[in-house]
Amino acid sequence: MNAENSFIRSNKTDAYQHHDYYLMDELLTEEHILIRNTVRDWVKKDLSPIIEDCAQKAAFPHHIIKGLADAGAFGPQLPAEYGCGGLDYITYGIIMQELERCDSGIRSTASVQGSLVMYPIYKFGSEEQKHKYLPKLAKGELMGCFGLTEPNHGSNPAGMTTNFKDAGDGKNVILNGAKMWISNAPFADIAVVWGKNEEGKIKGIIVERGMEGFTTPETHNKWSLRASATGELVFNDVLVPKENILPNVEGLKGPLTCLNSARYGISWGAIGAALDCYDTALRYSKERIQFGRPIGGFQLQQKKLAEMITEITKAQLLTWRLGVLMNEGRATPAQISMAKRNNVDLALNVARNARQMLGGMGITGEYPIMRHMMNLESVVTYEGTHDIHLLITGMDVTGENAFV
Ligand code: TGC
Ligand code: FAD
Repeated sequence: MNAENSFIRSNKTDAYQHHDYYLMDELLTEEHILIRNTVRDWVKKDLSPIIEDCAQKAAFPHHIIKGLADAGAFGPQLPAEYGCGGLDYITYGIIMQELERCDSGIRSTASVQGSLVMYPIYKFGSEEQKHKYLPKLAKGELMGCFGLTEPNHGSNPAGMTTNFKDAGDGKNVILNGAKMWISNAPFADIAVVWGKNEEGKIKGIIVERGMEGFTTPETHNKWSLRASATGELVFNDVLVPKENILPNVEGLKGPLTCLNSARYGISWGAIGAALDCYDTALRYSKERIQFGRPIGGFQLQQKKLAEMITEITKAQLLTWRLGVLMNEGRATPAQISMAKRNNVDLALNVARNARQMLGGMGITGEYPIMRHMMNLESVVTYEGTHDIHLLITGMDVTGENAFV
C-alpha cells in the first residue's frame, strides 16, 4: 500500500457521517434526533465492529439482543402500558434505518420481533396474551418469529396448507404443516403462526418452543442475510392450547396487516443500507488516487455519486411523508408497497454502483458494500417481492386485480 492510497481501513471502524441533503432533520423532533443519535452510537460501538465477522461466519450475534432491547428496537411504536416504547411511527422508522445502516439482517431481527410478533399479539390478541408476552418481548427476554410462507406458498399465502383442528380434549388444537424461510426461527422462543382452522379460515396461533412435535431446523448456505438466522417451522401433530389462538382476527388480512407495519419499517431501513454504501463510496472517491488525482474528480464517478444522493433524498422525502400518514392512521397498504419497493430497489442500485466505485476493494469484507448488496437481494424478495409490490400499485391505480 503506498502513502497516496492510505484509504484501506479496518472493517471494525465505523466512520459513517450523517447525510441530510435536503435538511430533513428540520422535519424531525428533538426526541427523534436524540433517539437516532443514541441508536447510532450504540451501533457504532457494539455492532459495527463485529458485524463483518458475524456475516462471514454466518452467525447471528445473540449477545446483542439486550442491546437491541435497550435501544428500544423491539416494538417502539406499541403502547407503553404493555412495556413497549409508546413512541410514534417515525421513531420506529428511524430505529430501523440506523440498524440497517449497519446490516439488514440485524434490522430483520428487530422488524420481525416488533412488527410481526409483538404487533399481531397487540392488535389481535386477548388481554391475557398481551400481558403474558409483550413486556418480555419488548425486553428481549423472549424472542419471536412469524410463520406465513410455506414451501409451496410464498407470494400466494392464501393457498397455505398449515392447519389445526380440535383435539377433542376441550383444551387444545392439533397443528400440522410447515413454514419455510422464517427469520429468527432457529432461536425463537415463540412463533406467531398462520394456519387454517377446520372451516378453512386463516387464524394466528402462538406456538412455544418445547411443544412436542414442533421443530425449527436452520437454513444454511445463504449468500445473503448471513448475520440473521433463518429456518423452517415444522409442526407434526403439535398440541397447542386453544388459549394461544389470536381471537380478534380471521382471514388473510390478519398477517397482511402485520406486513404493513414491517414493510413500512423496511422502507426506512433500506435507506440506511443505501446511506452506508453512499457514505463509503464518497469517502473512497476522495482518497483513492488514479491517474494522479482522486477518482471523485472524474465525471463518471461524480455521476454515480450525484445520482445516489438524489435517489436517497427522494426516498427520504417519500418515507418521511409516509411516516406522517402512519402516525395519522391514514397510510394505505398500497402507499406502503410503493415505498418498500422503491426504497429497496434504490438501495440495491446504490450498492451496485458503490461497489463498482471501489473497484477490487469493493468485493472484500474490508468495506460493507458487498454485504449490503447481498443482504438487499433478500430484502427485495421478502415481505412481498419487487414484482408483487408493483402489481399492488398497478391494482390500486387501475382497479384491476392482476392476481386473479
Ligand atoms: P386479497 O384477496 O387481495 O386480500 C385478502 C384479504 O386481505 C386484505 N388485504 C390486506 N389487509 C391489510 N393489509 C394489506 N396489505 C392487505 N392486502 C390485502 C384484503 O382486503 C382481503 O380482506 P377481506 O376482508 O376481503 O378478506 O389477497 P390475495 O390472496 O389476492 O393476495 C394478495 C397479495 C398477493 C397482494 C398478498 O397475498 C401479498 O402481499 N403477497 C406477498 C406475500 C408476502 O409479502 N409474504 C411475506 C411473508 S413474511 C416475510 O417475508 C417476513 S421477512 C421478515 C424480515 O426478516 O424482515
Ligand atoms: P415465489 O412466490 O415462488 O415467487 C417467485 C417469483 O415469481 C418472484 O419473482 C415473484 O415476484 C414471481 N411471482 C409470483 N407470483 C407472481 C404473479 N402473480 N405475477 C408475477 N410474478 C409473480 N416469510 C415468512 O413468513 N416469515 C419470515 O420471517 C420470512 N423471512 C424471510 C427471510 C429470508 C432471508 C427470505 C429470503 C425470505 C423470508 N420469508 C419469510 C419468505 C418471503 O416472504 C418469500 O420468499 C417471498 O414472499 C416470496 O415467496 P417465494 O420465495 O415463495 O417466491
